[in-house]
Amino acid sequence: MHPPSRKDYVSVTFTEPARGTYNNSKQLRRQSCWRKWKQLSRLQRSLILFTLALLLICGIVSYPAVTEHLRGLAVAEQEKERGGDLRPVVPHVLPEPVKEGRALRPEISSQTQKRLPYKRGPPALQNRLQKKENASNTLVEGDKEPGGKKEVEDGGVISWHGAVIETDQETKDSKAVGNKENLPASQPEKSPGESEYGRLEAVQEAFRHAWKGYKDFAWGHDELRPISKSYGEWFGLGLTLIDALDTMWILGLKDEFDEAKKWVATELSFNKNVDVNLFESTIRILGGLLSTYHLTGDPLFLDKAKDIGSRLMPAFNTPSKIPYSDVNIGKGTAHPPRWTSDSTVAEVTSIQLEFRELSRLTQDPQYQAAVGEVMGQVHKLDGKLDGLVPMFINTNSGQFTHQGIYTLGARADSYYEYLLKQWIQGGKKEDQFLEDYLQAMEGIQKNLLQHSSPNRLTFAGELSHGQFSPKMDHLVCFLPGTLALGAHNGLPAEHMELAKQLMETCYQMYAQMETGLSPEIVHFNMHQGSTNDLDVKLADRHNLLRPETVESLFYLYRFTKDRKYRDWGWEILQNFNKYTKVSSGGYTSINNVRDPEYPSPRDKMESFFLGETLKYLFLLFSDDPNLISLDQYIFNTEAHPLPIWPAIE
Ligand code: DMJ
Repeated sequence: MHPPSRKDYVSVTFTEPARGTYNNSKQLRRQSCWRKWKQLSRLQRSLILFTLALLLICGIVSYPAVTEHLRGLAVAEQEKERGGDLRPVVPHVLPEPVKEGRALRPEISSQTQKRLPYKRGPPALQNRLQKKENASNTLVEGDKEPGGKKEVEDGGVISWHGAVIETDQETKDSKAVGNKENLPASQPEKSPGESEYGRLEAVQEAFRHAWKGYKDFAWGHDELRPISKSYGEWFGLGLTLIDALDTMWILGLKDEFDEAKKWVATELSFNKNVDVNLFESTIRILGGLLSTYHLTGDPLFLDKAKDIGSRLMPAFNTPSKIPYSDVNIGKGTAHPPRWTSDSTVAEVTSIQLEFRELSRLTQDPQYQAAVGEVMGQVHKLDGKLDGLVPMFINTNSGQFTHQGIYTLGARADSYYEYLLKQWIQGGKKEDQFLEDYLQAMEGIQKNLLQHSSPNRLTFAGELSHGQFSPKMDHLVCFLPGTLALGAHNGLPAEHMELAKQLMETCYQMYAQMETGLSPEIVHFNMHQGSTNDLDVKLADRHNLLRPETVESLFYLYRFTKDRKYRDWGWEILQNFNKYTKVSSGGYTSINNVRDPEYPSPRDKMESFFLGETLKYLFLLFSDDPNLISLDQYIFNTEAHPLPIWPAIE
């Protein structure tokens, strides 16, 4: 049979339109549209053309906002891909953390613990601050800034999409730097930041403002969406509320704490058919409940911790005992992500502090055994480079996968942090953790540390199959604090020197940006003749209100007492207030730290802003070295303090 001629084809199609191809029916439609258009009067045609032109102009005018929004979504997707967050006293008034015979001893049953006395309110200093504030009546929520700075929309403040910009704060000169003298330096203190109380009050005020947004628009939900005055759900477990519990206690916000506690007692249920991420729910929920239990002594929080802890255990039922990433806490089933049977190395090695503590408190060894097994296996694995670990581990084989990439950022970061912290938590007796930590710190110095040009900032880059990349995540800024903590615990003094150098770098990641806020990722320049030490790619310009830099500032200040670290933290807080504070309540992550005119809000307040960022800022500004003493507590990677185990155990 010969192929049909073009004529045959057309005639068949037009005579039998019902069986016509897609192309032919399109042609028919076009013809009929044209016929209808020709039937219109001249006036009708002009009106239609005018409307179309108007729509086109509107589209062009709103183009930047739309693209910003779309870019924000794209960046959020990348963030998920990277394993980022997908998705902020006094010693004698805190309950003593590690005394025998109190709630902290593992040998005490929960029955006995219920009978033990516990503190019924947050620390006294904080209550005094709160009273002073109420009495002076100068700090009106959402109306004035701490220290009497007015926050109004008619003059001193410009508002963009609901966020508040204060015009009376200094603007950073973040132009290109040619030599070290030109690097942004710590600014002289200014009122209200000239006193410890002024800064502590400013943190309390920031917390209250964030909490107002959460309370008004997201109460009991996971995360506040402050711009749209709504909420986002991740696990559906009141994540922000639980993450913020111990912060409220430490900041002395008694009313807020009591209200949140009531929600935990009456509304929080883990008997839900939801998939949760093992790591995120361990560090935020289990960690938050355990630390709140320790600070308050209230058995409510221990009961809840036991409940969530036991519901997470199915994650460890894998062929290799390396846990799956996700658990359904209602059904008791666990699974890896849909696309792989791998887990993330940082995730499976950064749940140990919490489960070990749960075992100690419950006297049930299963939790500690499960997470100890993971550490034992990772300790023995091939595929490390001078103690540095790859980013993925397979739940079937128990082996590292995607080998050859080494980073201190996403997917590996807290592995290093938890090596040191487990060693400290357990009373410095578990040598394997110390050995792995020391080897890794040497591996970092040998393979990942470099200096930028022109100012020789020390930074930790990444290695991919032998190729060095001068890329550093903001997440890496946990490292100065961890190194300093190690040095404080007797590890080499050079670790403290390195901590100071890296701290300077992390500060410059803020100070060199036009908003004074760090981007998510920076790339350092290493070639001679560079004018800037660091560059930021378009896709990396967002800031998620992350804590790592202020966390390290807290450690550095505690151990050195150098006031510049406090001043740097104060600058950062002011810039959070300037560019991320939303007038109706809450703080928002932003898309563009390089554009002070339009930082482009992302409409999300991560739970760690309350759980970590504001807590570390408060501790940084507090003059009391025993407010969560670093010789009595170890902070988990979500800033929840857990006790260092007493020597007698
Ligand atoms: C937090 O959940 C924890 O600090 C974690 O270790 C890293 N990511 C966020 C904060 O950036």
